[in-house]
Amino acid sequence: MVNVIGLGYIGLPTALMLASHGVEVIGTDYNKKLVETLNAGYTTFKEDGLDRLFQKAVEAGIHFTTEYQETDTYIVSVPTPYDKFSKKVDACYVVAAVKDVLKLAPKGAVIIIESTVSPGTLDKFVRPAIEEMGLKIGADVHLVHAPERIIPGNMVYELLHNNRTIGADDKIIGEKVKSLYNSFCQGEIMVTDIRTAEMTKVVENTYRAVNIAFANELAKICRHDNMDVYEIIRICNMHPRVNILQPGPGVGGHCISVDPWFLVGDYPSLAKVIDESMKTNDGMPDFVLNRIYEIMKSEGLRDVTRVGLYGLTYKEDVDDIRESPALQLLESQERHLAPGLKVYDPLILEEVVPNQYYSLEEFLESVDMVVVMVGHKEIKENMDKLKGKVVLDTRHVCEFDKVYQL
Ligand code: SAJ
Repeated sequence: MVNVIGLGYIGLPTALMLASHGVEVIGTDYNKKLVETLNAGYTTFKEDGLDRLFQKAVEAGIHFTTEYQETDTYIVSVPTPYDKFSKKVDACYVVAAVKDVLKLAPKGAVIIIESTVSPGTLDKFVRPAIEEMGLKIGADVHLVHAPERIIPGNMVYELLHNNRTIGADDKIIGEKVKSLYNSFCQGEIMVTDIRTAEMTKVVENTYRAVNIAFANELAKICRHDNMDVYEIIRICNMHPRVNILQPGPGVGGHCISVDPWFLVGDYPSLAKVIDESMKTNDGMPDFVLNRIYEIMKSEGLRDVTRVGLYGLTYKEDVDDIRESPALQLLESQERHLAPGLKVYDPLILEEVVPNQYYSLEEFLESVDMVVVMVGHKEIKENMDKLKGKVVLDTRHVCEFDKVYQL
């Protein structure tokens, strides 16, 4: 039996996937309300194919509880917040979960940590915590790091098809965990050591962050001399060895906007390109804000409360607002200028910010200028309704003629 600890964006789909592929699974989360929701038959976030997977897992007998279970295999998928000032990861939830399960785990249990951690975290924080309990790693308990790699918006598909990495001290344990993931994973599973597994995960997200920063910097250069950044990137990407990502209003989510900071925090004098890239991405909401004021001026618009942000999530077709560029922009606007921007996102039905609307029609009536912040399918399909408004399209999704770009 596998006890999955932490039933959030990664833990829940992983638990469901294992259960629907014949593995006995109990999911544990300390959030009572979340467990009640799952036990009442509802998933806790939206993702393509998740509800179907949930049904299959429930039929296969998955259980959800707030209690840790006594079993031989644990998957820990709890949050790893980071300190914005020191740029270091805070492994307290991982350490707490490991200590809690070890109170009841039998000798030889395997603890698989899926949470993203900065390279060296298991050595610095998890191993000492286990040793302090008087336990011997490799005999009393086996430690494994199996970082998740799935992308929000396509999680269920990627969980099945992505290649995976498993870091273990011991090859035999690594192979054992590989066969557990092989119950559903159709991709290749590489077994390596823990430190390498930690590093690869953070490097993958850092690579993407740096590439996005490059695109964002190009957008700024092109704006300076009125060139079309999208056309330039499109043509460059026709070169066989060039693949530039897309500029945007900023980088959000809890991965690409966070993980690269771990390297900056741990190697401040070495991680220079990464540091600058992260600053470039973090500066994009302010760049958009300046564009808004620039465009308002040239269009003769004076009232900032008649400007609306269309899209609030951190990217298209997800309902996740963590670190979202729109939220960063609103925060920055509150700091520097009079607040009052209107906001609407078809995927966000609960109130998260002031001046938020829940119907496109009412939102459009209240604004003269629309800033497209996210390229949700629903936003693209309703693009025609923006005709007649001044439009700043930060995602390059709007096809009609007169539209302002980044
Ligand atoms: N973004 C751009 N331009 C682009 C691509 C993305 O501005 O060309 C922005 C998005 O709008 C968003 C942010 O970057 O605000 C991050 O989005 P994303 O789609 O690049 O990535 P995440 O954070 O949703 O998921 C990433 C993935 N990592 C990589 O692709 C290397 C995913 O595979 C990881 O599992 C996930 O991080 C994670 O959990 O670490």
